[in-house]
Amino acid sequence: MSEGLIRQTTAACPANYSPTPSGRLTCIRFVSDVGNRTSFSAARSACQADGGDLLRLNAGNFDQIRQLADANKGTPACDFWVGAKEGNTDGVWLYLNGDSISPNIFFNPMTNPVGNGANACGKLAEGDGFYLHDGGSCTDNNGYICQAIKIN
Ligand SMILES: [Ca+2]
Repeated sequence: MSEGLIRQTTAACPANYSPTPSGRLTCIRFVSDVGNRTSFSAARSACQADGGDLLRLNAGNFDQIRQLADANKGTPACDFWVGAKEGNTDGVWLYLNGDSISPNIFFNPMTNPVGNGANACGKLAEGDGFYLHDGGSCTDNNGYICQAIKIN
């Protein structure tokens, strides 16, 4: 784990979860073992079974999430499913509760967020520096990042 991350006590996170950086009151879990890589829907179900959901991207800690994704990417490196879906319009991105995502915050500044058709499942792509990316299929076997509500 890198120095410089603002850490909270781990006491309140569920087993296998760690506090999110930057004081966000949630806990996160990176799943990257080759045998546990799975589709977007199965990843979401696994997070929900923990009482959480796929990670909701947050501008305040996104750079640190990207660093943690790189540190937890496994071998061979995986992409990570996160809690975002593209709508029926190419380039329009939504959180899982339907809230809109500011279109450019989570994309590689060198990458156009419009492309590859509509209805993509959100992933942080290893080949794109762990920025949000809409390539591939929702049924690809990827790692994933769960977020659980902090228990206290
Ligand atoms: Ca697209």
